Amino acid sequence: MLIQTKRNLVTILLVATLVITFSCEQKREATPMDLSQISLIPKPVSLEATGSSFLLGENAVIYYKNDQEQLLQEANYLAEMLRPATGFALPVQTIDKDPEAGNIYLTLTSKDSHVSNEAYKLQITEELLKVSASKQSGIFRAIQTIRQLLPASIELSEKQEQTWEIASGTIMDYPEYEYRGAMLDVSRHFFDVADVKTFIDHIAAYKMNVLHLHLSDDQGWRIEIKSWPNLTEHGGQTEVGGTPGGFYTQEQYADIVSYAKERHIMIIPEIDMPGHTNAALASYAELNCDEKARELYTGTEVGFSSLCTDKEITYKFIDDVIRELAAMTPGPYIHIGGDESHSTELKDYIYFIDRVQDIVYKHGKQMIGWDEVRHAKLKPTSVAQFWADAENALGAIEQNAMVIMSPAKKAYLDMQYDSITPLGLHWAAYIEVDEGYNWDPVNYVDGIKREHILGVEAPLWSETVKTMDDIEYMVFPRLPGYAEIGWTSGELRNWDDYKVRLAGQKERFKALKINYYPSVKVPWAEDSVTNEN
Ligand code: TNX
Repeated sequence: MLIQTKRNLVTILLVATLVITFSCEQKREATPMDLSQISLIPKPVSLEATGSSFLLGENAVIYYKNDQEQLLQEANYLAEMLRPATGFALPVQTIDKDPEAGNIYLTLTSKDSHVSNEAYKLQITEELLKVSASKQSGIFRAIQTIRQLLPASIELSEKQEQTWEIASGTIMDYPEYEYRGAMLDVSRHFFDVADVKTFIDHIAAYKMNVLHLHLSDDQGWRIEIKSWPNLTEHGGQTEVGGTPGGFYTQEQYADIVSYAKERHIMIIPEIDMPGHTNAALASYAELNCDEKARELYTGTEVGFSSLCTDKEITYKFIDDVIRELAAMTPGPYIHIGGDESHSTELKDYIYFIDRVQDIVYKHGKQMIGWDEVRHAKLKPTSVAQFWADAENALGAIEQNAMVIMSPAKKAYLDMQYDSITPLGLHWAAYIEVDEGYNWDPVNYVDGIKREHILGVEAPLWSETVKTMDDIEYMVFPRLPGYAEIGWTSGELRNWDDYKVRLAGQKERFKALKINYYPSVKVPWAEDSVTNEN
C-alpha cells in the first residue's frame, strides 16, 4: 500500500515535471538583448534596438518570396553559412506571405532610384528575422550583418551545443562609396585559386565589393592569354626569391570571377604597363626595342622595364591581351597599371597610355590606371587610382576622371605595422591599426572632394608576402577598417568607438583560424571558452 502510494507520487511528480518543462518550452521568454551593443563592422547607418531577441531554433526555415527566384542563391548562401555550427537543417523554401514565427524571411522590395543597390533593411523581432532589399546584393550584405549579430561560434565548422539568439531591432544600412575594394598582388608571389577564394571570403565578410588582381609584373605573368601562350609558359614560372610561380588558366580565372560574383564582388584585372613588364619582355623577344628577350627576374627592384612604345607589335600584343581579358571579365573595368614607368620617356608614356586607353574602350571597358596615367588625355569615364602623388590625382580630376583613394601612407596593406613587423615594407610609412583607420577619403588631399571619389581600395603588394598566413597577418586587423572607411560615412566613424568593435572581431578571427596581428592599439578581450573550439 505504502509502496503503491510512493509509486503514484513519483508518477505524479514525473508527469508534473514534464508538463512544466513542456509548457516552459512553449512559452519560452525571449532573452533581453541590446542590439546597439553588438560589434558590427562596418558600422551601419542606422540602428534601433528593441531590447529583446530572435531565437534561431532547429526547426527554422529560410523562406524567400515565391516570385523572387533570384533570391535562391542568397537563401542558399545563408543556409550554408548557418548549418555547420548550428547543426540545423535550415531548409530553403518559397512563401507568398510573411512566414510564421521562428523563421527567416528574405524579400525584395521596390527600389527608390537614389538608393544604393547594396542598401538593406533588417527587421528582427521575437517572431521573425526579416531581410529586405531592392537587389540581391543588398540581401547579401545584410547576411554579413546577420553573421556578425550571431555569436562568433557561428563561424566554427562543427556543430555547437548552444542557443543562437539575435538581438532585436531594426537596421537600415547602405554604403557611402559604391567602390570598396582590396587588391591582391599575385605576381610578386603567386597565390592559387583556393587562396584567392579565401581572400574573397575575407573581404566579403566586411561588405567590400571589389577585388583588384594585380596579374602581371616584372616577376611573373599570371593569366593565360591563348594568343600569346609563352607569357605564362615562360613568364609565369618564377616569382620573387626564385621559387616556382604559377598562373591561372582562363577556366580558373572564370572560376574566380564566378565565386566573386556569387558574393557580389567585382573582379578588376590589372595588366601593368608599360613598366613592370619584365615577365612579358622575357617571354617574347619582339616586345623589346632591341629584339632581345630579357632574363626572368626574381628580385624586388622597380622601374627598370618598359614595353617598346614605338613598335606596332606592342599594340597588337596589348590588343590581344585586353581582348581576351575583357571577354572573360564581366565587370566594366580593365586596370592597365601605368605606375613607376621610370624607363619610359614621358612623351612616349603619354603616347602609349593614350593608345592603350583607346584599346580598352574598343573592347567595351573603362580604363583604370595608377595616378601617373593623368599625364595622358583621360576620358571622363576613366579612373585614376591615387597611391602617392596628390598632384597626379588632382590632374586626373581636372580632366573629369574619378579617383579611387589608395594612399600608400594610410591604405597600403603591405606596409609594416611598426619597425619589428616580420613582414612588409616601410617606404611609405609604418601603418599601425589606428593609423590605417584614422583618415577620411574626402579630407585626405586638398581639392579632392566627395564628388570626385569613386571609392576606397587597400592594396596588398606581395614582395614579402608568400603564404595565406602571411596575407592574413598583413590584412587582419587592418582590412575591416578600410571596409568601414568605404561603407560608413565620416561623421559616423571614430577610432575610440571603432577599436572596441574591432576587439569584438577577435573571436571571429579565431573561429575562422585567421592569423591576425594582435596590435596593442586594440583593446582585445581575454580569450573565452568559444575560442578553444
Ligand atoms: C609601389 S604602388 C608599387 C608597387 C610595389 C609597391 C610596394 C604602385 C602603383 N607601385 O610596384 O609593389 O610600391 O609597396
